[in-house]
Formats: sequence, structure tokens, C-alpha cells
Amino acid sequence: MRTKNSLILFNPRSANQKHRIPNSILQVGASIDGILPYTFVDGNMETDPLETIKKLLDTGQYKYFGSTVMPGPQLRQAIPYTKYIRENYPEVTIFWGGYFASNQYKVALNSGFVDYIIDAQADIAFPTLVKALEAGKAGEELKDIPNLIYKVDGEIIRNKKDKLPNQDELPALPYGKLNESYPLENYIAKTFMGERTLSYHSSFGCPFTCSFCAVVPLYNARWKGKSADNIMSDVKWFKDKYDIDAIEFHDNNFFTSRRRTVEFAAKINGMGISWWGEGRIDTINKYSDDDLALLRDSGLKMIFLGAETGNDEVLSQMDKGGTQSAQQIRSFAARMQKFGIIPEYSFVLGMPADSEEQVMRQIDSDIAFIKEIKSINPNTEIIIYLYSPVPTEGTELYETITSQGFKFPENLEDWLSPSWENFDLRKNPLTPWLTPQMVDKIRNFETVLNGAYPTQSDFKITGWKKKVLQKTASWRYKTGVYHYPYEIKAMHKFWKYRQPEIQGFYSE
Ligand code: B12
Repeated sequence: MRTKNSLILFNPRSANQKHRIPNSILQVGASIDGILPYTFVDGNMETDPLETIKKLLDTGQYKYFGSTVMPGPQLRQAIPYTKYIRENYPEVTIFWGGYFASNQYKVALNSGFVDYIIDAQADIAFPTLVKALEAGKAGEELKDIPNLIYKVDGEIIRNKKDKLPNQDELPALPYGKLNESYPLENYIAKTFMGERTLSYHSSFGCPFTCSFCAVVPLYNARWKGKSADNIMSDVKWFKDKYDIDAIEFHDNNFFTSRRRTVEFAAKINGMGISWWGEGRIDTINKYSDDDLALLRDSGLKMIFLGAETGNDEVLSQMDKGGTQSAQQIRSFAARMQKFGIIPEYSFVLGMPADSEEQVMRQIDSDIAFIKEIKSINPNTEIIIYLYSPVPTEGTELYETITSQGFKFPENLEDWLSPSWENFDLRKNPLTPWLTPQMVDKIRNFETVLNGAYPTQSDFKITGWKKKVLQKTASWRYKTGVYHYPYEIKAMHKFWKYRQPEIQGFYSE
């Protein structure tokens, strides 16, 4: 049923990733069930989402439009569509949420296209806001609504942050409603993990404060997760109804609570479901051998882990020292091999330093460290990101980067330029301390590494193709001659090599 106060909840398209359940808008929908009528529009499932949105708005039933916005490709729809709605349907109230909206709230609100931003978890904040708006409240009257960022008289107001709610007390996700617009079956995908993979999100935040990380400004070192029982009831439902055989956990830090993880592993053990999640080396290293054996037996195939760098000083600069060290990164790779769990190590290269020589020296030493990790455990998957700052105002790192001339765009639409999109993809940041020569060095090494050790999650380059690729790349890998690796690039292009850091594990 729709009335004149309905809401459109929009998930903009995220490049090639069709098959992910749009958990962000699903959870926002759950929070206002029974308060406002709403309709999902999933940009990943529509050929022309703007047409669909226009048709809905033209019914005159929709008073509100809400979009989830993460950096990168989602901006290509989020920004122009929001602008279009503002210009053509000025009576519609516009909400944004998600990581881009929360971290880049200034540029979003200053555009004039967005009225309200929910900063981080929306489950309490959003229904409170909607009820207040429906009651005719505005401006100053909204100042007690937690997690709300908005403008009063041209000035940006950031209301206080709420604590994280008990995740088990939140309403169930409206899978049935999503299924009415987009069959859930279409979100169950073939991936490296399994033939029928579910994407699932079981916790919010992260208890750490790494200075480069976008999660920190949203959650200020707090973490809360659903209980193992609660996760399992969804898993069983998907197993029964959709016969899933794999799960990709989208939590920022699935493994934070050892007790929860072990309990979950014991419960899912024997169900024939493979699973993947993101965690921390220092946290999981505290798990006992028995825990790790249970995790493996229960179906844990691979863990995404932030190794970041092999330099203990830089780890401290990232606020990740103290608990994680280069030695631990090495020994953990070996430990994972013993248990047959693939560690997927992500590295952040190109952090700022006092001089150009120092930045280059650090890049060289990280490349050497990555090669060392590969020699310890060749199954380690390596993901290389270039450091792309997030607005962690007040931190020492943020001071350093701004003093070296780094600035975020001041106009929302500037985020659509190819160079800022690459920044979001952590591929080619507009950071003044990195020279093109440095970026080339990192990219060329990455190409050679992906030639010498093609990712195990690639479906296309297998058998003889893999052998030819590896043979061609291995002399470069061994001798350290990384520049102009055109022959490897050509093979990657021709055989359509996939990069998990951009594409996830999905096959298209
Ligand atoms: C799934 C996912 C993807 C999917 C997209 C899925 C989709 N929706 O179509 C894919 C794999 C495509 C993807 C891509 C990228 N992603 Co991504 N992604 C995630 C991930 C793992 C889960 C998102 C999610 O579903 N969360 C669950 C929901 C329930 O939480 P939520 O989004 O925060 O929503 C809550 C609130 O934010 C708020 N909210 C959210 N939206 C809205 C909207 C409204 C109207 C309101 C009121 C409230 C609201 O309410 C929700 C409920 O409380 C997050 C990390 C995370 N754990 O959130 C990273 C994350 C968002 N991604 C990130 C990035 C950087 C990317 C990339 C741009 C780059 C990269 N190299 O990874 C790429 C883009 C590449 C591409 N090809 O598109 C970063 C963002 C960092 C930043 N700088 O802001 C994150 C935080 C990962 C990280 N820790 O670094 N991603």
C-alpha cells in the first residue's frame, strides 16, 4: 500500500557487482517498517534506475527519497540522480546514508541536493527523524535526533552520536519485501567460495582506530554484533529456501568476538557451507589452534586481513602498532598455511613521509616484504591499495596529509571526475606526496605479482593459460625488473584477469 508519504530507498549500481543483497537499504527499510510505506530500487538490478525512480515519483505518492552512498562507482548514479530529483521534484525530501555520505557530509550537504544525512547506524536515528518530519518538525526541533547531520540556517549541524544498539533487538530484514521487487534468487551467486553464495552482514563498527580507515569516523572504536544464534537462524532460512553453499560476511571485522566466532563455527559445522570474512591478524592470532581447526572444519576458506605494511614504524603511524608487528604478519601467514585457511593480506602503500626518498624507500621495502610473505606462504593472496585518505580530522596523520597539500573536492560533482573515482578505488590517489613514478612502480609490481601468482579466485585464467602467464612473469618477479610489463598486461587483458579488490569474488 502506498500513501502520499511514501519513501524510495535506492541502492546505486556498484560497477560489476550485481549479485549482492543490498543490505544497506534493506536494513534502513526494516527500521521504518510500519512507520512509512517504502519501495526498494536496486540500481544493480535495473537497466535504467532513473526511469524507475521517475515513474514512482510521477505517481505523486512519494514524499521522500533515500539513497545509500559508498565511495566509487555508486556516486555515478547517486550524485546525478539526486541532483535530478532536487531539480525536477523540489518538494521531495532527500536523505543520504552510508560511508560516503557519513564521511563526506560537508560536500554532500553543501551541494544543496541532500537534506539530511544519517551518520553511521540508522536503525534508531532514521525512524526517529522520519516520525519527527511527519509530525511537522524542522530545524532546531531536530537537534536531539542522534546521528543526524543537517543544515539549519545555512550552517551544518552534527547531532550527537548514539551508542550502537543491541543488534539482536533490531527488526528482521525485510527479505520478503525485497523479493517482491527483485527475486532473492537473483542475489544468490556463483563465486570463488561456492555455487550459491549469500552476502550477509552480521556486525557494525570495529574496536580499533587505524588512522587510515573509513570505519573509524563512523563508529569511534565501537563494535556490536548479532549473536551466533541470530546469524544461524538466517543462515538456516537461506539454506532451506535457497540452498546456499557459501557465505561472504561483509562485516568490517567479523572475528572481533572470539566467543561469537567459535560458537558460530560450531553451529555451522557440518552444513556444507563455505564462508569468508574480514578480520585482524592480531585478533585472530589470539585464537587457539583448536579454534582455528574448528573454523577451518566449519567451512572457513579465506580471511581478508589488513597486513598494511612490513614496517613497524609505519604501523604505528597508522595507529596499528603495539598490537600488530611485521614479525606477527610473517608468522601468522605460516600459521594460516598450517590450517589450510587462505590469508588474504591487504597492504596500504604510499603513506606520506618526510621526504620523497623516504616514501620511495618505504615502497621498495613493502614490495620486498610482500615477496617475503609469498615465500613464507605462497597461498597468501595479496591485495595492494594505495593510501586514500579519509577525513579523520584531529589525527596526526590527517595533520600530516593536509600540511602536505592534500584536499578533498569542494564540489560534490567533482567526485565524479575519473581521477577522484580512481582515488575512491584506492587505485591512483591524488595525494601530493606520491609521484607518478612511485605509482607506476607499485602498479607494475602488482601486475608482475598477479602474473607470477594469479589469484586463486580467478575463474578464467586456469590450466595452460595460468602456466604461460606464470612463466612469463616469473623472471621479472625473481629479478625485480618490474617496469613496462606490457606482455603480462596484454595476457591479463586478453584473458580478462579479475582483481578481487575491485570485483569481489563474484563471477559474471
Ligand atoms: C558490500 C560492499 C560493497 C559491494 C557493493 C554492495 C552494494 N550495495 O551494491 C561492492 C563489493 C561492490 C563494494 C565495492 C566497493 N567498496 Co564497498 N563495501 C561493502 C561492505 C563490505 C558492506 C556494505 C553493507 O552492505 N553494509 C551493511 C549495511 C547494513 O551497513 P551500512 O551500509 O553502513 O548501512 C547502515 C548505515 O550506514 C545507514 N545507511 C546506509 N545507507 C543509508 C541510506 C539512507 C537513506 C539512510 C537513512 C541510512 C543509510 O543505515 C544502515 C543501517 O544502519 C562495506 C563495509 C561494511 N561492513 O559496511 C564496504 C565499504 C562500504 N566499501 C568501501 C569501498 C571503499 C568500496 C570501493 C569503492 C573500493 C574498494 N576498493 O573496495 C568498491 C567499489 C568498487 C566497485 N566495483 O563498485 C569502503 C568505504 C570506505 C570509505 N572510504 O568510505 C567500505 C566501508 C569497506 C572498508 N572498510 O573500507 N563494496
